Amino acid sequence: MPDQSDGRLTFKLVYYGPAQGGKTTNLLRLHDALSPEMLGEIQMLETQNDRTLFFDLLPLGFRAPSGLLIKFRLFTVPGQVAHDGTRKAVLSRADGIVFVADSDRRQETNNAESFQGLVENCSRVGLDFENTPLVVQFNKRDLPSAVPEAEICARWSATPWPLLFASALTGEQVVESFEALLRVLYRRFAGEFSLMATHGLDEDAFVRSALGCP
Ligand SMILES: Nc1nc2c(ncn2[C@@H]2O[C@H](COP(=O)(O)OP(=O)(O)OP(=O)(O)O)[C@@H](O)[C@H]2O)c(=O)[nH]1
Ligand SMILES: [Mg+2]
Repeated sequence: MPDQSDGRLTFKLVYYGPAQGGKTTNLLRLHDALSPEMLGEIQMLETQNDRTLFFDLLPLGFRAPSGLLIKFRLFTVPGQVAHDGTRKAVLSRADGIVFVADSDRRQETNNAESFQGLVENCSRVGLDFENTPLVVQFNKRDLPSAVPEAEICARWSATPWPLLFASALTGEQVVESFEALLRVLYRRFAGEFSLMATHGLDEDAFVRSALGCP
């Protein structure tokens, strides 16, 4: 549940997925591409040879017409298997999740294990997985060894989650993935927090303001 206090509403969003799938790269590209009213620096806590050991954090936000400050805190978890405790801590109290899968055929098992871990960790930290906004991004589309899009679509077509195909290295579909999450997030929480009636934000205004589009 987003935190509302002192005239601000804060959403915690988590990029989750297998080691080296491109979660940190997603945040770096978002930082370059977005221009919301408020955009902080990326904080990378403890990295070792480019691998996240704790988490990364990108804060951004904007003010709604009502004056309410809407903030987003984008986190990445460490994907390496050994850091499951940290993953749980970062996942705790998440309001939305981008699952970043690695399109490399050789990563299929790691993707599946990481997704299974996500479902289990949600339950361990008391998150209702079924009702948590989620989008699935298949990253590294540029790899020659990438599993074909049609095959991935066939496998995921029965699931309710938006599916995106990205190349975080070049930034392709990185903003679109975040936008897809923002839309699910709005639909999930707009009623509860009266975003339209009290704060003057419809879905498009919410998304445009978060991304910083004119
Ligand atoms: N070819 C290709 N490489 C990518 C892409 N996105 C990220 N990478 C590379 O994959 C490696 C891992 O990327 P990270 O963003 O650090 O991955 P991560 O998911 O944060 O990894 P952990 O922190 O260990 O969980 C880096 O060398 C990136 O440059 C992509 O779209 N295509
Ligand atoms: Mg990382």
